[in-house]
Amino acid sequence: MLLALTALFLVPSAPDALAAVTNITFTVHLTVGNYPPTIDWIVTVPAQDPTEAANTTFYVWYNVSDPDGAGTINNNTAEVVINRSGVSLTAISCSNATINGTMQTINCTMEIEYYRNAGGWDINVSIRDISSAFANDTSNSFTYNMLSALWMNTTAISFGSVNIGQTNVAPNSSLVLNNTGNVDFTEVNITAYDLVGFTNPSYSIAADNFTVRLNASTLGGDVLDNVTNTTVTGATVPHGAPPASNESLWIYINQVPGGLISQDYNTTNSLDWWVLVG
Ligand SMILES: [Ca+2]
Repeated sequence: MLLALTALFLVPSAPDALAAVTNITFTVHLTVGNYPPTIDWIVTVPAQDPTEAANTTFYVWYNVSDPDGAGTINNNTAEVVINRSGVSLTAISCSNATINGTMQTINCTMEIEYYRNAGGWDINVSIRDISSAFANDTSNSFTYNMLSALWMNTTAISFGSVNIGQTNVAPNSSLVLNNTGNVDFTEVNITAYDLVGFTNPSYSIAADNFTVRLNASTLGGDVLDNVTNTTVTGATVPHGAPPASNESLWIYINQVPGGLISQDYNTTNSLDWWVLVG
């Protein structure tokens, strides 16, 4: 007898009743506690001229508003930075005055050195309120003009007492040229004149007995000539902070010529020598 054995497997079916809809509520809360300040107005900065070998001072004025009240503007955070080609200069001081209930005016003092590059400089004006909310404006600029200026360390050089035939006579002082503007000088020239006898001007020492060198220890150099503009080989006077803006010139006597009488020889009875840069 066969028994039919039937197993009945019950597969649980998915629950046919959904969970009850449940709500979770939350509240939204936002406190408007601070309005940021705004920079309303900046006085146009006129073009500035460099001051030879010194700083030029100028001012950046701007107005700042804050609806929370003029007293909430943190004047200690007032700042002006000017930028050109990676160089940044910050205001040395700023002062303020209250205009009305929501506005301050700020006046910042800037100083720019004579050797800074000529051209356009960007102006970055900024300030914060007492909640550190920030405002800035970078839309302004000014022009820094060019200045060609040169300073020299002395107005006279001397070779003291020399002897006939003496060679390679050094002066008492080099000529130190310093660029006191912001324009590069890429060429230096010297115009020499024969040295004429002070007591008896019928004797003279020709200018071509002199050379100009860049270094006291280097022989050679450029031979000078009477009433002639001689370019000093390798001499430049670039703009920049000293000593990069310096060039030294050494004028030597190659050899004291013969045929002279004993007396002073100088430029009194001829003309002063010239240094000309360009
Ligand atoms: Ca505010």
